[in-house]
Amino acid sequence: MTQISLIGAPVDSGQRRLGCLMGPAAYRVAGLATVLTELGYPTTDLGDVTLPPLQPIASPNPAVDQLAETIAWTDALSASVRDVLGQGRLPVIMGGDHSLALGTVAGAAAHAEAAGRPLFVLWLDAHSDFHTPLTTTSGNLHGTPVAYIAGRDGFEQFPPFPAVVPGERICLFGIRSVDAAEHAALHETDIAINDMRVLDERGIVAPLRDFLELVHAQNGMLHVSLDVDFLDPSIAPAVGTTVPGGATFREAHLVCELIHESGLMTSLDLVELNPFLDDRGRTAKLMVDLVGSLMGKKVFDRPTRSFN
Ligand code: HAR
Ligand code: MN
Ligand code: MN
Ligand code: MN
Repeated sequence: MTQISLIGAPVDSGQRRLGCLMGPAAYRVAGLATVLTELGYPTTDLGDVTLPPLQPIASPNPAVDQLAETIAWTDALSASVRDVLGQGRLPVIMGGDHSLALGTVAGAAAHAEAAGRPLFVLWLDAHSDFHTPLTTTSGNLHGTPVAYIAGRDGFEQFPPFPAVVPGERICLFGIRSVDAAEHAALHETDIAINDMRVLDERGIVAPLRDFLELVHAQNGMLHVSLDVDFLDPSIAPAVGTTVPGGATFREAHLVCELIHESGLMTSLDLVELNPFLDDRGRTAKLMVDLVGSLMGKKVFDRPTRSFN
């Protein structure tokens, strides 16, 4: 049975609204470890990662906010995810805002490269997060991790990304808010863009299976980055950047169930939960339920889908 390590990542340097640092505590209160244990997974909570005191770092783009903190989180979380994967365990990162993925995916990429396997990234999000520190106008670095992972220029102050993930191994899923600079840059890539227009027309099953089949065919590792705002705000209000028209309750569970049935996921981020904005814990509880579906919780057993 897969062994799971929970990593608390109280990151809130990637945006300016306070509250994401309470995310790990909310996942603990909502019973994340218990759900995993009851599914039969030996689960260890490693506690929260912490940062040493930092000196400010200036950016060539004066809009950029909290650069030193975000770089320090990148270093710390990359090491922590790489370490957990090296132990043969599944890291589940309890965020924290999405800038934490600068580090978690770097750690997964370093591990995958050492293991001689390609890394794939499934980005479940309302946003494409494809800015660089040079193109962002908000200065919020949670809008940048996909660009870092894909090897875009502009991250010279960050640790070099260990093994750049080519666009054909990245899948954006559920997006509906893309800035002009991101849009233009995405056009130059092979990243799979399953925006809500595509999902409305094709449904979620076919595009997701297309990507999972690619991962399977190449014996890839799969990092899943689940942003709360992937979900429709009517079911998941506890996020700073709500965008209408997101995944429904049933669509979200089905996405998670299909990922589970593929047997391919090797690391998972839970990001952007802001418990201060929640409604009696419902968003935290929904995220925990979705992790349950990702890890195999179901009403009736179905055969694991084979991708042969
Ligand atoms: N594109 C916008 C910006 O860069 C909004 C980014 C919001 N990102 C997240 N994570 N909430 O997906 O400011
Ligand atoms: Mn995001
Ligand atoms: Mn988002
Ligand atoms: Mn276009």
